[in-house]
Amino acid sequence: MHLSDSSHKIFVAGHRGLVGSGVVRALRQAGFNNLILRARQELDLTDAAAVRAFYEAEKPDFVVVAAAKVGGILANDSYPADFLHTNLEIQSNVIHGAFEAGVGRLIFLGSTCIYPKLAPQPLKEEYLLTGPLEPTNQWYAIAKIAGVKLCEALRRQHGVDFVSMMPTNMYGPGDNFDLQSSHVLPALIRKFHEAKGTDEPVTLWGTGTPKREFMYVDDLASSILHVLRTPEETLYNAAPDGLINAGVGHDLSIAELAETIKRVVGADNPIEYDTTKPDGTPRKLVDVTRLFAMGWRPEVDLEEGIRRTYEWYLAQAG
Ligand code: GFB
Repeated sequence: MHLSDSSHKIFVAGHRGLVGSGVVRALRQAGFNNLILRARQELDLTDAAAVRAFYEAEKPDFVVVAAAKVGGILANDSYPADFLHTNLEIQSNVIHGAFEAGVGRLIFLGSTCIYPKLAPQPLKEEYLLTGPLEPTNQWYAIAKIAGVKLCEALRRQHGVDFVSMMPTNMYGPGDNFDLQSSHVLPALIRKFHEAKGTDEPVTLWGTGTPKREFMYVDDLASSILHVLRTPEETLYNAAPDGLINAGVGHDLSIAELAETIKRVVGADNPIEYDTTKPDGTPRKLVDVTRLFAMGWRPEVDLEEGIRRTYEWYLAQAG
């Protein structure tokens, strides 16, 4: 069942996070205002009974699963049990509950770290489970793979319209700028901003050689809305196994990213590398053939996206 009517009722799980808040913005802009949103204090998604009662009361037509425990390379590596357990609980409750409640279409959001560490590039959806995972985030990846497979299993056993989208590295206004737990892009905005006007070097983790693909949050949100609105025949023709990568189609090295951020922030500091910190996977550029075949394209280039994110950071910092 595809999203076509402004009366359709949509539950966005995780609506206060980077991705979930972007999805809510995109839905409202497109005139979909019948949204069900629950803050963590109102509904604990790790509580199976509470989630079941919520679904019984609300009976949404559509669900977007943007709720997850997320973090950068160090957070993933430091709290493996939390990343595995919390994500398994959230997904199991939200996905299975949606099935029991008769939801018309569900989109589960994962991450491109589900693909093998050394898979060929760009990463095609069919490379899933063809090789070993990147060790720093394997715990998160295993949880996300379980979510993808739960959607696939429910589709196979019960014929439901539940699909998974795998976004590449996300960023944008509302991101986490904490230097210990954040992803690289917000961390570097903060590091260059704080060093600006001094002679202090800015220290990057790892070697700067890994390559990453960055997608602006509003582009991801528009791709999710696009998939919600795509009729079943078109969707499953493009993605027969219900797995859809979301990305922009090109990547750059962490060293190149640092130069871009330095320019946008207007800093002039030298860059140093702390090679005691991990590099993570060498590259994870996604193949976006399926999403593009459904007619979607990104709109915000990296420099513009960094500029908007830096403006938001400055406004927050006061
Ligand atoms: O964004 P990031 O933390 O996560 O790191 P991943 C990307 C690359 O940037 C790594 C380097 O090679 C880091 O070593 N880097 C350089 C930094 N300086 C910094 C810094 O100051 N902070 C951070 N955080 N990185 C995550 C996964 O992997 O990507 C998650 O752990 C998820 O599971 C997410 O998939 C999208 O891209 O390596």
